[in-house]
This record gives sequence, C-alpha cells and structure tokens, in this order.
Amino acid sequence: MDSKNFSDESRGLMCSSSGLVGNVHQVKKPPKKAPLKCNNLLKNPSFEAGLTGWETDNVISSGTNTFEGTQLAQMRTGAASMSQDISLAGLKQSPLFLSFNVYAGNNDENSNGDLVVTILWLDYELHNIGAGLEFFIPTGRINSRARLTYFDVTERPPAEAAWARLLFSKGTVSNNTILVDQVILAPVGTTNLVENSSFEAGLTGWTSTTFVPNFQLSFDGAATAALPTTAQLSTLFQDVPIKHLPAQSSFLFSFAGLTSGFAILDVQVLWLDKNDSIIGTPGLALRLPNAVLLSQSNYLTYLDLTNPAPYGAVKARIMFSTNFVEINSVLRLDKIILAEAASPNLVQNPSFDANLSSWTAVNATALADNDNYEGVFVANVDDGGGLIFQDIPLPCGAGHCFLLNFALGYEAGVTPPFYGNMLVKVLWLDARGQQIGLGLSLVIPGNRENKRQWLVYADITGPAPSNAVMARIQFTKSAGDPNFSIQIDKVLFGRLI
Ligand SMILES: [Ca+2]
Ligand SMILES: [Ca+2]
Ligand SMILES: [Ca+2]
Repeated sequence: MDSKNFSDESRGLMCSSSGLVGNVHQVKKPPKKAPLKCNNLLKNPSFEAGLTGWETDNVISSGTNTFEGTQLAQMRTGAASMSQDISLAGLKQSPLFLSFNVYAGNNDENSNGDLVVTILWLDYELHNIGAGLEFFIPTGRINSRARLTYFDVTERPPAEAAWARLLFSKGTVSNNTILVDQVILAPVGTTNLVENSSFEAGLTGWTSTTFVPNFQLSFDGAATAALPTTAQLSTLFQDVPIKHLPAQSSFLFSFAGLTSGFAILDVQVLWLDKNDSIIGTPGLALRLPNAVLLSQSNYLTYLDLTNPAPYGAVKARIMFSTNFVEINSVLRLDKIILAEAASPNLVQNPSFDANLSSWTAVNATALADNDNYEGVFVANVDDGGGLIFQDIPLPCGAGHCFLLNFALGYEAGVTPPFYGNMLVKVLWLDARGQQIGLGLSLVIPGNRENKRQWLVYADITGPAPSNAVMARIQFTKSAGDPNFSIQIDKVLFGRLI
C-alpha cells in the first residue's frame, strides 16, 4: 500500500475512538500511543545560544559559514572536544537517532584532523557503562569540497543507563578547524538492523559478485564497499530479518555514497516472504542520476522512510544496483541504516517526480537535470525569491514528533554569490486550517560557498498539539543575486516513534 492509502486509512480507521474497525480483510497495525519524549533531546542543538549546554575544550562559537542559523561550534586547531549529557528518563530504553553536520573551518580540501563522535551510556553516578555508537571520521573526509550530514542509530541503552553522553573529539594531525552544526538526538523504534552496516568487516552479511571491500576514502571507519571501474553492472544486497517486528512496520533507511566519475545508482528496499520471494511493491526506490555524486565531490547522504511492509513480509532486502559507472572511477558506499520507524513518508510527490503536483508554489518550477539529488526533477525556487508548501494530514498526530529531511541544491557561479535565505518551517494547523503553532524552524543562510553542492538537512518537531490535524511544510526563499536559484529535492516527513 502506498503512503496515500496509509494516511487515508489512518484518518478514517486507525484513529477512530472505537478502536480497530473497518475492512475485515486487512490486518491493521494498531496506532501507537504518543511517547513521553520524542523531540530533539539536546539543549541548544544548533549552537544558536553559543556553547550553552555543551561542555567544551578548545571550542568556540562562530558566526561564519553556518549550516543552520547564525552560529555554529568551531572545534579549533589542535585537540578539541565537546559533549552534552542527556537524561534517558522516560525513554524506556529506546535507541536514539543521531544526526549532525560537519564542514572544514579553513579553505582546505584535504586535512582537517580525525573526528570521533561517540555516544556513551552512563549510570546514575555518571560512570561509563558502555557505548551506543561510534563514528570515526578520518582526516581528509571533512573538507571544504562539500558539507557532510551524518546519520546513525545507537544500540539499545542498557537498563542501568541513566544518561547518554554525546561526545565530539577532534585530533591534532593538522592546523585546521572543524565546524559542527545542527545536531539531533531523538528516540527511534529500533537499533540499526543492518549487519556490518559500515563494511568494517568487509562484505560480511552482504551479497555481491562485483563490489569489494576498500580501505581508502571511508565515510566512517576504515572500510567501504567499493565497485571497481571494471564492473559497471552490479548489485550489492542484504536481506534483513523483520519478522520479529509488528506487521506493516515502516523503516528508516539511510546510506552514504561517493564516486569520482559518472554513475547511476538505484537503491531499493524490497520485501521478501518466507520463501524469499519478493512481494508487494518496493518499500522505497531511489535513483541517483549520473552526475550527482560526481559533482558533490564528497560523500552525499540520503535518508528515507519506507512504505509499510506488506502483510507476510519476513525480510527487507536492501538492494543497491548500478547500471552505469564511468571508466576509471570507483563508486563507494558506506554506513547503511535500516531501523523501525512509526510511519512512511507522509509527503505527497516528495521528490517532484510529478512536477509540483500536491505543492502550492510561487515563483518555483520543476526542473530536470543529471545532477539532481534524486530522480529526474527538483523544485527550483527563483533567484528573485519564491516559495513552496504542502499541507499534510496528521492521522493520530497529537503528542507525536515528526522528522523533517530534505536536500537543498546550490549552483556554482560568479564570486561571491548570495543565493537568498531559505526559511523552512513546519506549522501546525487546526481543522479550520488556522495556524496553531510552530513545529520547527530552520534558518538557512544565503551566503554559500561558490560551488555546486547539495546540503542535506534534518530536524525534528516538538510534539504536535492535540488539535493539530495538519502540518504545513513551508519553504520560503528571499531574493538572491540574479541566476542564483535554490533547488529543493526529496522532502521527507514522518515519525520515528
Ligand atoms: Ca547553528
Ligand atoms: Ca565504513
Ligand atoms: Ca527529485
């Protein structure tokens, strides 16, 4: 079933006060109760209040080159660290979803120091009792070619864990600085269900005849799955058991990709029944056009939510397939995530495959290009300013938080461009269509590096008010320099728990 049917049924049936009623031929997944806590657990997550709430060493707040808002954290030359402790009270040992954005503080393409990002579990007395996740981002990965947005999901915290400590630690191998902005830590349905998700154990758990383990240019850790130039047609897949989860679950999915040449990459999540036969329609299907990873010149990350698994699905197959990779280039994949979430993507026409259908637009058009973030089309908001928005019905929305994710595209041009500010909001609307609150707000500054790149944003709303029946996702761009439009692609809005 597609997301439209899901939301229609949810409105009509799943949220009825009489409980599960309606079509007796179909099994309904019962609605989940609103969680105690679901929004971003971090204080001052975008550093808009300087370093308030963070323990820091050799870190300053800076107003230059921000990813979101007017300030970020700059980890300075030499060793530097920053951390924040988050109470796990009321989270019922829920795993946590993490996202953050990093960029080179200097105009340096190669060397910014190792960065280790860790989540530690602490007991009531703040003793370390284990780690929930660890990223190792090798020096050179964070550079001035393109900003990196990382996503990950922790292990389940142990019962004795009272606190989670999020720790960023920068090494000393260079004279450069690292900029950190827009950090998210929020509960999610399950841990990462993917075995060997970062290829640190080679291709263990994965099936491919042509991808090989590679130990250069990793996104995370020391290894990636790489497709050598001699193998243009190839697949890499893993079948992930989901039988232990409720029927019709949706899943959060993510990966990172890098290539040095043209490559077309198809990414799917397919459903398998107990005979390993593919059933239903794909849970998601993404196509990366042939120039997007090449023009990014660094890893590009993707985040998505699958449609609900069809009844009878016992495995989810994560499938990467290429039908073209340019000679003398290598395609790399790293950090694959599949975790249970609580809804599919609720956005209609999220990647603009149907032009601007389902969106309300002023001074925006659908554009086709070979370096779009995903698929054939993007929404292009004019250089002189413009907007797009969509109103999304919120079945059972009260008390729940919603993840928003999208990519913004910037073109290279004459120096120094001003692209216009992009203001992104989620607004809660009541049954009369009146605005009754602000779910989240992102300020995306229009001063950008003069280069082609996609910036991947994520944020989480606060709990929806009890009388919210719709969410308006709204992108408004101010006027920029002539010929500097901003592209929007692949808008994701849904629930992690
Ligand atoms: Ca910020
Ligand atoms: Ca890796
Ligand atoms: Ca698209």
